[in-house]
Amino acid sequence: MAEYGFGNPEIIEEEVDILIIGGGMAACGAAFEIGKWNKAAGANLKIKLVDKAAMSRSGAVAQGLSAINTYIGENDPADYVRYVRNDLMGIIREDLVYDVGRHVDDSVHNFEDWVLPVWKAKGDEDKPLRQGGKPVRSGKWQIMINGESYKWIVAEAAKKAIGMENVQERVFIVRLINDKNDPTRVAAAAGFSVRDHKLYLYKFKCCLLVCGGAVNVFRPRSIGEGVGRAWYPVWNAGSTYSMAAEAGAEMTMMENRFVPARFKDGYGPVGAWFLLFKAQVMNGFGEDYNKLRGDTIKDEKRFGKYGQGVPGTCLRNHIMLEEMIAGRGPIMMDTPGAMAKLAEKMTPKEVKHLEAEAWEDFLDMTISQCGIWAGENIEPDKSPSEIMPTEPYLLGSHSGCAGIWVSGPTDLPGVPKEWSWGYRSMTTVKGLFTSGDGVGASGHKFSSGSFAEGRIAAKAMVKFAIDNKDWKPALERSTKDLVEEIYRPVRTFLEHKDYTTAIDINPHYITPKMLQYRLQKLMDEYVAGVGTFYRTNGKLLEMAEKKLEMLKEDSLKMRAKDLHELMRAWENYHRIIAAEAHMKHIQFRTETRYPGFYYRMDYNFIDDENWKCFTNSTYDRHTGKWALKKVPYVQVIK
Ligand code: SFD
Ligand code: AMP
Repeated sequence: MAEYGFGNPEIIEEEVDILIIGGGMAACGAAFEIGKWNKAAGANLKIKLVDKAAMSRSGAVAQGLSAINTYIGENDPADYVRYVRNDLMGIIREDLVYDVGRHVDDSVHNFEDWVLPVWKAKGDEDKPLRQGGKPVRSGKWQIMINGESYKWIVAEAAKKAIGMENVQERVFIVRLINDKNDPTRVAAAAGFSVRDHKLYLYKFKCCLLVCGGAVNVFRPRSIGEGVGRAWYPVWNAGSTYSMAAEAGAEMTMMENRFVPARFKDGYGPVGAWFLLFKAQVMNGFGEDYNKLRGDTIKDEKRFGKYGQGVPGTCLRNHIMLEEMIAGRGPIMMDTPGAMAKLAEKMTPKEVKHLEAEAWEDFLDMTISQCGIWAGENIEPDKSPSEIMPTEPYLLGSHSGCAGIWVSGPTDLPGVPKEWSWGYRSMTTVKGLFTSGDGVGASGHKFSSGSFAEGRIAAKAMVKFAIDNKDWKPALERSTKDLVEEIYRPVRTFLEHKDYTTAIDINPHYITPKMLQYRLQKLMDEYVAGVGTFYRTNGKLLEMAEKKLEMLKEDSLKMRAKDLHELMRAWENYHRIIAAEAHMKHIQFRTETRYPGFYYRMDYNFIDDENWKCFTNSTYDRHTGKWALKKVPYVQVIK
């Protein structure tokens, strides 16, 4: 045992009032905000934040970003709701989206106060946003930043606010534990250090579960030397969705996914190129395919009214996919044309600056794209670049809306009363809160909106903890039982490793890497991955259902030969539960709500009459079964 550094783990138990699980944008928002309400109430609550990685570079913003995609500014939050509703094909929780819209700007102002460089319009260079400084907008809702150090800056403010002594980095949370006396309530979270041989058990009155979205659930386009490169962060493995579902939380819109169009292989985002540089895309023959086939989405029988106005992100994808399927690729972004047009009215110095911006857009957030450009001798002002729809991601904060059903604000007119049950941002499980990628049916929050949502949740959690001051957590499971479960992959390895001479080949165990391949293959082939051009049907889903059940069974046989592999094992378990939720929701929703993200070929049309509704699910951890239902959609903003 000692050879592999494993004996019995040291067990560290801690009781706090509020636990923040994750250290990303939403977690930083909560950490920043929580002290203020704690102090105002004179409550002296004990707060702790636990992140699997190091906060200054953890989560989706690890590499930085070059835009803040939600800044309302001169716009109206109600109009923001209309934009999000249109982009997400008519079904969003408008109360939640409006709440983010009316609060988000203060967070962006804070980022600037903390020295995040925000691009300003000519003449306003030294005027902060807070004082009316005009940002450089790439689009109506997006503003440009020099954001390589975005996460570092935001994390520093968060750490300062709650105190580094209340931050535990490098601890991967595996599961939530329900309360012994009230199974509809969470009482603790258990995980392990990815550096030391220690198991952590945090008891709490309430927690904020903000571990981001789910990446690497589907077979990625990257293979071999490129594996590990994806657009969304590979280290977010669906922990938010799986832990919430296993604790009994109602999930919503888990059929939704985001398939972003991205610069091929480097996964560079396209927003700045489309919106700021006004670049055009063309097919392999140099034709503007949006002009050629853009009108096809006006077919009301298939796309309802959704193809009539500004097409949402999935419909833009749909047009591109049709062109690719017709064999008219590659799809190319005309970066030289866009830059030449912009340069027409520029001095040589300004042109140089423009070239630098083109590179910086990616150096600030997706460095791999610069690697591709350099490696393939591409100068964006001279050669066009290929665009490609990526593998699907499950997320609730970017241009998607998978996630958990949460309690909304109470002060908006026209909102059904059942959308709010006491504490803002609380899930249907007592004491379990979420934000950012965790919140379903409310996309397009992005980095700033996720941070703002974390702040909103923090205020409600303080209230919850104070209201439950005398409540004592009692755990449904014993510590011994949790250690047994969490370290099972280690035991499996130690018990069987000598059975064969090749450490990775053994009839008694499967490596986490191989299990991940199996998950990705089946999701790709049966649940509308890139291999089928995002197409599936009821029969394929039935196959997926069986295969996922077996995979879940076999996941108990994952091995861990070190702490890193133990993390990989649990990440994959989280991915499987998130994948299963996604599959079950696609199976339940017998229509194609998001053409361009996925197609139910047996119901290849939008069916507003039967499906203009939320789809919510719950998971029973004991039986391993899902229950799904329709929940009426209500339009709040005209
Ligand atoms: O260009 C555990 N995003 C963009 N937002 C913008 O505002 N502008 C952009 O320019 C954006 N673009 C973009 C974006 C993301 C990425 C990866 C790229 C480009 C390349 C989106 C935002 O980044 C995103 O909306 C928010 O970050 C979401 O916030 P949040 O808090 O929901 O998730 P997180 O920040 O990823 O943090 C997750 C945290 O959880 C930790 N974690 N901790 C303990 N135990 C576990 N089991 C855990 N699992 C995960 C993570 O370490 C992390 O701290 S563009 O494409 O449009
Ligand atoms: P992306 O870089 O694709 O993540 O996009 C960043 C922002 O720009 C998001 O708010 C997108 O919705 C928006 N966006 C990207 N491409 C387009 C486009 N072609 N038309 C309109 N909005 C876009």
